[in-house]
Amino acid sequence: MKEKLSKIRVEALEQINAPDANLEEIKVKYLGKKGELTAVLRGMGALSAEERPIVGQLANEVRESIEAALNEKKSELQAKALQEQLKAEKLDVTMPGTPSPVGHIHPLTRAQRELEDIFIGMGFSIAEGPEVELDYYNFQALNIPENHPARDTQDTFYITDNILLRSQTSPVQVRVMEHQKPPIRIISPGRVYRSDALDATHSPLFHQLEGLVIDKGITMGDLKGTLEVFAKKMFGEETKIRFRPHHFPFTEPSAEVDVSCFVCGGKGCRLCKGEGWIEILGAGMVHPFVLSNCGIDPEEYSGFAFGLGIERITMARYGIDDIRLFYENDERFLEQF
Ligand code: 2U9
Repeated sequence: MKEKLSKIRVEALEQINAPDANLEEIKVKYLGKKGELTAVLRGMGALSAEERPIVGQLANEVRESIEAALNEKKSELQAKALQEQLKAEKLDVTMPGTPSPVGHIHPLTRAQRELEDIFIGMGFSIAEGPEVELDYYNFQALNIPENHPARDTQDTFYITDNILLRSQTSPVQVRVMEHQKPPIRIISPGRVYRSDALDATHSPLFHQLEGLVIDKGITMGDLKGTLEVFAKKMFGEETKIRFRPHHFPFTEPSAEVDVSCFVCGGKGCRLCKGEGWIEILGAGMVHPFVLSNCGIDPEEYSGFAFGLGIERITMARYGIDDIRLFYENDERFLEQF
């Protein structure tokens, strides 16, 4: 029996240390209920009273050494597995990260902020007002008569007979004039609406920026000087401006204002269509009727006003030939700005 026990120990330890050892199987095979060591212990009844404790002790030693070898091997394998896992999951903290795309403001918003900064730098304040307006503020107060084509339902979006989507930001300025005594020096940027079909140069929604200055003794010279400073800041110090006579119901006299082409400097090129000039603004001296309508005495005060389309200026600046690109949210377009 002693030899049998020694043999069990040698065999078990050999199997435990084999490179492909299955520890669970070995444990069952030697130490399990139906295992080889248990079988030896069961046979101990046949031994003499002197032999029994000796064999019993040996059997315990064999069990302990097998258990110890199994535990040691188990820890060894666990440590090895951990090492392998650590090696496989190694994290290189010096590797560059995966960049997440960063957005930016829309080119029209950027242009609007740039325009605002230029006029704020000249002492203007920003005025805002409703996009859903009364006919009175959008038309009547601005000396736009009953039969004027701008009032046609073909040209303006009406909500009721006297409520509409503003077709210009001028009503904001009328509202300011009603509540504020001159001097007034404001710009009103924002969305405006016209009942136009969408094509490369028209959109039923676009953005304007208008300016208004009212004080004692304001002249056309102040208008020219202001727009000249603006044009130089916006398009470069060499920029010149040119006034052409025009008609608006709310200004008298009125003018369309061109800037010298910032691509060719006035020689004529593709952007200015060989003209050397690009039309960017409308302007004029505020009509005395408009001043009276807004509670300002035209005998005491005078003022100038101007208006520009933000899309139009941005298109000229970047050579964009289709207004629809601003509203389609195509990243291939937007990411260029
Ligand atoms: C008040 C009195 C007068 C605002 C003005 C223009 C000339 C003008 C156009 C430019 C291109 C509109 O976006 S556009 O289509 N605007 O030409 N706007 S003077 O005149 C005012 C405004 C408010 C009380």
